[in-house]
Amino acid sequence: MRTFSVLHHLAAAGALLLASAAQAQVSVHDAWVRAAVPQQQATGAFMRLTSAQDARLVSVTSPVAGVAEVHEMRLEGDVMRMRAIAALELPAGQAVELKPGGYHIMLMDLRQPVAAGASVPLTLVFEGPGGQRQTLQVQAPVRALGRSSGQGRHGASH
Ligand SMILES: [Cu+2]
Repeated sequence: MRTFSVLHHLAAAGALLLASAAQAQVSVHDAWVRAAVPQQQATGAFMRLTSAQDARLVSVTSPVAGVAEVHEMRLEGDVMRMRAIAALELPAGQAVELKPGGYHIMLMDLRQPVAAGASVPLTLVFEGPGGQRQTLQVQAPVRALGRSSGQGRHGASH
């Protein structure tokens, strides 16, 4: 009886390991959303992503935004511009920072106020090397960001 029970547990643990190995295993740290003033159409979400395996962030959705995109910032001449990218590459074991002035998640067509102190649910979908998908839910706290720091006119071009 005892032997059977131990084997049973080992088998269960093995199955769990296999199940998680098939996932991209991405972890999200320090997620936050920049507060938006009333009438503002768009804001940014930021975080640090680390994946155990090569993976890519392929989709973001949030109930507060009609549209959510992954954006990159690029220097064109002497002007910083942002544009949507289809996927954000996450090399294995390497932290990728989404921050003001760099990669960010753009939340557009805001459906409700995004006020400091609230939190915004984000659903992130990652794709692993074999095409397998992992979905993570994040509650990102909303923080006000001083005008002097970072992005300057970010958001104005939307
Ligand atoms: Cu943007």
